[in-house]
Amino acid sequence: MHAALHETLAKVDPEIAELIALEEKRQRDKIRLIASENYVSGAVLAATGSILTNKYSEGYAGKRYYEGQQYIDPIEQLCIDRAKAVFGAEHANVQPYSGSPANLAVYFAFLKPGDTVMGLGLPAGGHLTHGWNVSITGAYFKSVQYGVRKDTHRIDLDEVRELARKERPKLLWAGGTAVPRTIEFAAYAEIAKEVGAVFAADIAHISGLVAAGAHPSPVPVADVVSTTTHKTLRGPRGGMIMCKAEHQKAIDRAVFPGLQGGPHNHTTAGLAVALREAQTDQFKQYAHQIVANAKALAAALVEHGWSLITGGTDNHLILADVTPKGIAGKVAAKALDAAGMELNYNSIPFDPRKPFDPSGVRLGTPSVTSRGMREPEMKQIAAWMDAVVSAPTDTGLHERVAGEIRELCAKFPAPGILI
Ligand code: DSN
Repeated sequence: MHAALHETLAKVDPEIAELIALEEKRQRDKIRLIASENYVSGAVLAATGSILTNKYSEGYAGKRYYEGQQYIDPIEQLCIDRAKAVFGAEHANVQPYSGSPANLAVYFAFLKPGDTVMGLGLPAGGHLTHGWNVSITGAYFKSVQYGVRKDTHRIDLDEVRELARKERPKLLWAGGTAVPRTIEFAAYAEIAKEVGAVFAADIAHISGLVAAGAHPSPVPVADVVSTTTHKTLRGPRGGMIMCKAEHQKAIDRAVFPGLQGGPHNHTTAGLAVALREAQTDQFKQYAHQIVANAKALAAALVEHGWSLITGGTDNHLILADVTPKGIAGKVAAKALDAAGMELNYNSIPFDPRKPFDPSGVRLGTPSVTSRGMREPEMKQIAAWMDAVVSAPTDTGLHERVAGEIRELCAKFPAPGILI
């Protein structure tokens, strides 16, 4: 955090100041491998931590319910224009508070309670909001879930087509939270067209890759594209919906007044900055390096005998079944955390174990790539991971690895972290 701001905070609330300082140090000193996390730039942090948090602005630019929008309107408009330019979208709504509200707005725009939605099941790598039963989207809509093939662990679009023909969903989702392979958006679009469904692509995990051309874009073929803004896109915590011009009214109405109140203007400004950054050559190189790093990390783990779901990755994300290493996902994740490498335990497709104690771990390269790490560092990380997972109770080893990691991290300063 900026020293002057930290000083002010420390005077008013030393407890919170101390905890933020410790978290900043933690983020500085660890190899952060959670596939959905990143480090935003100092510029994004500055906009997000600004006085824009003081302002209410229900409505849209030029049509607000509160006065004093002289500067908020151009900020939101700039953000919209940049989103449209980065993704080639006909319309962008930048007000969703995060990914789940963005997706809920999509339902509100196109479906009535009880209508049928079809999405990738959570255990196969889908997201809660794509119709999983414990989510409001599974409770208030009739949900049909597709999966992955048992032999390849990949989505089989022929199976998706067959199910869609049978169930005739009104809304078809593509995307997920643990999908290590390229998503074939054009095939989904064809299926949706055939059965008369709205096709929504949730690109939360891959939006930075899509922005940079490191993953095919759904924007030309999808009715609606939703995303969070803080994963590979490297913006502040938030959400965004892009759509064809014909759906603009429905989406805007669904977000406000349908679902939300005033937009979080500090987040909108932070997103505008991130979208400006996403237009640079540096960002394009960054996004391609995320993929190169994930492939290098996956290959190195395979060399160490790891079993990866689908055998590898096409994007930023790796899903590993650690049970062949004689360990469960949660124990592996906790040992890795103790040794300075942070990831999450995760179910694998057809997991015989329970979601709170699953067989796998999920990891990704957006954060380490933001620090400037490349293929040689990925090899080193794989070696550390393998050593720790092979000795999950060896606290001496964990401490030694954590120390080596601190030394490596010192050579690769993280964006936005000034200590
Ligand atoms: N929490 C996000 C992730 O980690 O993928 C999904 O909502």
